[in-house]
Amino acid sequence: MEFLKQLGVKDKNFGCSTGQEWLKRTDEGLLDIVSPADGKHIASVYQCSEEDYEKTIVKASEAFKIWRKTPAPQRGEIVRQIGLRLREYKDPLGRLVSYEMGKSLQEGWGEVQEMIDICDFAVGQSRQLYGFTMQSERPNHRMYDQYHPLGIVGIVTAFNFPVAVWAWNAMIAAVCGDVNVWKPSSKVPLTAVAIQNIVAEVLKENDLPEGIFNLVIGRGRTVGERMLNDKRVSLVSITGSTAVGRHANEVIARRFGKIICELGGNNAIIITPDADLKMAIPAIVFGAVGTAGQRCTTTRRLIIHESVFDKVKESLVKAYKSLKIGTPLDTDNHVGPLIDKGAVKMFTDAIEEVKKEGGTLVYGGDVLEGPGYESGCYVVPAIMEVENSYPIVQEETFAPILYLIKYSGDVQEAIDIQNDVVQGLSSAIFTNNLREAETFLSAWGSDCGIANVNIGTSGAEIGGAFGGEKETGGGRESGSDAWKLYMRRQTNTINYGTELPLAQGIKFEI
Ligand code: UN1
Repeated sequence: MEFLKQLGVKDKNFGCSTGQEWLKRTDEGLLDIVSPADGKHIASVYQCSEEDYEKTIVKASEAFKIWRKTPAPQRGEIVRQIGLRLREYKDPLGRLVSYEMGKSLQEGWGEVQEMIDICDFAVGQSRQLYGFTMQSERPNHRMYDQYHPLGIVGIVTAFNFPVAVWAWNAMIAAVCGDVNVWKPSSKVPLTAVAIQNIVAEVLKENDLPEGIFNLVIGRGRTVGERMLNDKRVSLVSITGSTAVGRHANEVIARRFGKIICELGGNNAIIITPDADLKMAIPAIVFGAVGTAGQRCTTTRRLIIHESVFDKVKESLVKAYKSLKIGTPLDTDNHVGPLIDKGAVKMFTDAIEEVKKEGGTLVYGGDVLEGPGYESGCYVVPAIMEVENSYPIVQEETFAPILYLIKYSGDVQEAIDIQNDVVQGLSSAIFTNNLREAETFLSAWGSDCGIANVNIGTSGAEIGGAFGGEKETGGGRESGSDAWKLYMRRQTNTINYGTELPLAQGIKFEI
């Protein structure tokens, strides 16, 4: 595979790096990475040991002392160069994302574009780490707040966005003056090796020390748990399941560490009576089957008005029948494989469970076999008719199953159904009715972190803050003012007079 060579991904890679240096221990054993696209072995990685982790944190702590003194716009300049380098590697990197993770090549390239976009955003942000100036109640006093770097930021990413979510965190953290330690998913470590190589080129050209961008590929209990319990790690940004996030929150709360959680979603689109179906159908299909239903923002539920229910159902079945399922590296295909056979089992088990709970299978649900499907990870995306109250519908099943739910009243009824789940990541409505759209966006509308009108639930731009409410964890990453979470705020009051008046008019004379 040419792209592996271009990215410096070898057969036996080391799994721990502090920048240009790779720690060369082998005692934790190899992770063998098999592509879900064709079931073939791609390469392997030695997992990081406890000793490697310790060395990395020590290097990172040392590097922080230098990085925090580097002016923010100069930190931005390094991020600018990383963005330029990512542009050069966009093609091979997109191919590796696609081959290792299984998402379509279009989406693989899109993911690298998302990294480039966040680099550009972070460069601008590096000159805009603004605090407020406040009016003091005391004469000859000045008050303002300022933002200082936090320290070491741990970044734990999931298999479904192997590189973009790292970039959202790492690039913003870098301009904020933090150093970062990245623990990628053990299902997709090769893309992380490739990124570390790309970043290392930029670090070398700029004579930067080791320890600013660190990588620790390894087991949850060796590196993940350590990071959560490690007081030297000021912030952990974690993308994963609600179960993982709940545990991480508990551990971090005990040591008063900071955490950003981006956990499960159970995202819905509401289809109102006058929705423009020409727009809605492609948005639903991309939202439901893009990344084979393995995005946090995947459209899982459709809440359809009864007056258009049958029409929407028929149009969806027609659209699903036209989907090309096959190797993600062929840009003619719409849907690639699931990440592994475990995910396939989850998909088929969930379909059986829905049936048990009273739902009906409208389309799909098969596991594909035969030429081109040797990996055993390809499935036909499913459409099912259900009730929102089924326990299985209340859960996030990380697979391409689209639930159709009927509503008959006004838009508030649809919104209430939408909100009646424990997750709160992304949501959307298709309507041409201003009252419905504004109700959906109002305080009694969608309770999610992301609420869209006339676009789908997935494919958010990096400029907005990304994250969700309730069991999605409450964190925000990427754009808007999410950068503030990567810094510590300090309120400063300066007295430039000759008296010492106390606030609130308190008299204290000695
Ligand atoms: C995720 O699935 O964890 O909005 C991130 C989207 C992408 C990011 C998804 N920009 O679908």
